[in-house]
Amino acid sequence: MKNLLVTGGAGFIGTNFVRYVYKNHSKVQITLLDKLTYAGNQTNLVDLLGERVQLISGDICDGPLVEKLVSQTDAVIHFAAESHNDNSLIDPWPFIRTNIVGTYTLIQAASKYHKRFHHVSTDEVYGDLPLSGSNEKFTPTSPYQPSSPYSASKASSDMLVRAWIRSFGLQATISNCSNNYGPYQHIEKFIPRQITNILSGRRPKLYGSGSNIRDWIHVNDHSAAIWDILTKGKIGETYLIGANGEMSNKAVLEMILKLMKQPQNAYDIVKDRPGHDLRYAIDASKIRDELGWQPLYTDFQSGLQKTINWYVDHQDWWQMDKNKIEMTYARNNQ
Ligand code: NAD
Ligand code: TDX
Repeated sequence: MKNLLVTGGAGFIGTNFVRYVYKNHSKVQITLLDKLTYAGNQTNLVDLLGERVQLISGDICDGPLVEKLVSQTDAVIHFAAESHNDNSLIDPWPFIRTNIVGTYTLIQAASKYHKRFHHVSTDEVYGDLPLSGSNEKFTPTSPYQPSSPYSASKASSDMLVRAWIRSFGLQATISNCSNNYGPYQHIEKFIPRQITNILSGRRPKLYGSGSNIRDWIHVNDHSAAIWDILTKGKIGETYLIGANGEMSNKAVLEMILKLMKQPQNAYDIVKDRPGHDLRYAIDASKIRDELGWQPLYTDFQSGLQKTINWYVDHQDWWQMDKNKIEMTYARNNQ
């Protein structure tokens, strides 16, 4: 594959994926299609822009633009989405539009021009697992039970891709990944919010009891998994991506506090998220066994320290958004 169209390439995972491909696959040319919403940052890839990497500012719901770009590429890797659960509880419409209508627009074009398509999705489509009394994990055959407008919109987009594979022969794969962490993650999300709260003299904020469990994976391991699916995956298949990184939110926050030399109790408990999913856990044996993928960034504390260092070293990247984001949270008592 020589030409890739990466949607949402100016967001957190898209940026890291483009950097991963740029570094490891020197013959690949990349076109990014990104609307540059509040979550997209065109400075993320400014050092790569040139002959091999091109940024198009545009909307995945723009049919003619999408058709033109899809017709010119070898494969589409679709990251673009509205991605924050809390926002989806305040205003679901952008989630319906971008995540559902945007995915529809892309797969129509990919079907028409017979292009390889990879759909990036989330483990949240499977709902949640109990906090205790079960070692169950999500598998590719787990039932879809999304809880929030965000996860319902992602579930809808997965279903559209599955239907287009079956009915129109779309050459697609799907991946459902657990919670990512690493550089360039928007400061609305849990880990960067707490790091930048401490760096800006605010107290970290934990929703409810903090006992909810997330299954953390370093974003570079996610990028490598997507590359493996794109190049070795079987058309029509769904792959779950996770790195056995289960931790409670409270435990993650306490690790951040320790690494940033703060007292262990220096945080506020705030209003819980409505419908807050209890536990996510991924069984990644299919991608490990069939494609030989395995995570490399398995030392969470070391990955977290490097992530903290990145936010310390890139204050210009996040400072200007911080007040606005915290004002929105404060309006919601979070
Ligand atoms: P993000 O919010 O950081 O980035 C999303 C990007 O999409 C931004 O650059 C934004 O400008 C762009 N975008 C939004 N609407 C658009 C539109 N209509 N047209 C074109 N571009 C648009 O999100 P992320 O965390 O990088 O997530 C990327 C993908 O990975 C999403 O599909 C998400 O569902 C999925 N995912 C995320 C995680 C996670 O932990 N963050 C885990 C599993 C799956
Ligand atoms: O300030 C906070 N305090 C807190 O306790 C925030 C922002 C979050 N939380 C909790 C809620 C979750 O249990 O931390 C956990 C992680 O929250 P988010 O970072 O908002 O992630 P989550 O809702 O788990 O969803 C993420 O992983 C799956 C991504 O945002 C999704 O895009 C992805 O699909």
